[in-house]
Amino acid sequence: MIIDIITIFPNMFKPVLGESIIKRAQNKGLVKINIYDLRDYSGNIHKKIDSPAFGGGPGMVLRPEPVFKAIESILGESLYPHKKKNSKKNIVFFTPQGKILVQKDIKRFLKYQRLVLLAARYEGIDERIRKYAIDEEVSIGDYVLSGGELPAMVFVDALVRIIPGVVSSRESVLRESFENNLLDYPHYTKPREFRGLKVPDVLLSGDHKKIKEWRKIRAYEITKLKRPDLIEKKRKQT
Ligand code: 6GU
Repeated sequence: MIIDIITIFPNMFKPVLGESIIKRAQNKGLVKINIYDLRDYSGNIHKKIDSPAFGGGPGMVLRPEPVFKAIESILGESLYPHKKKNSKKNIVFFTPQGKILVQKDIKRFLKYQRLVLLAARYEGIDERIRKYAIDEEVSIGDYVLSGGELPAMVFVDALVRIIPGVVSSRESVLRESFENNLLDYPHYTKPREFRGLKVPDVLLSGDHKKIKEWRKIRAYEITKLKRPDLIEKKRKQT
């Protein structure tokens, strides 16, 4: 998979994408992440990418030209007026107006060979970008961040870790549990007794059937307590 990220803060991405699972996935050749500085496509020597709004009002608006140029240069084809019919590019824009991501959405994005992510500042992008350049608008929750950079990184992290081969099978078993709409069961390790606090007997019993059953019940109880909405969702699915 190729992920192209367009941003005015390339330096924000480098440390995050250069560590841990995302780093490993890139080293294994399972994903290629390219970062582009939107200012390089400004079309002017001052690298200015915004202008005041037509019709007046406070704040600046992101001009269409840099965004169109950046995307066209990355993909090597025109967005408008010569966009190929039915050419689904999957250009994702991060905005609080977008669809709030859940695990199921992340899985859906796995099917694309290539994704272009546009991380900008939301208080004003020219509407023609929305209409003619963007395929999907995505949010990471109902709260306002100062820009789409962190959401884009959240998206990349969630996506990359489910690319087949990126995490070990043991890790991916844990992931399955969220797809079940259940939270994880409690974990214990050494010592058997810490300051008088004991590990549940069943986990020391060696009875794997019983342990499995105990974990299932605990996962359900924890979910019911902390995230009753997930139980409701699970009920509707079955
Ligand atoms: Cl995608 N962008 C911004 N600016 N704020 C957000 C968000 C995105 N998702 C949640 N809050």
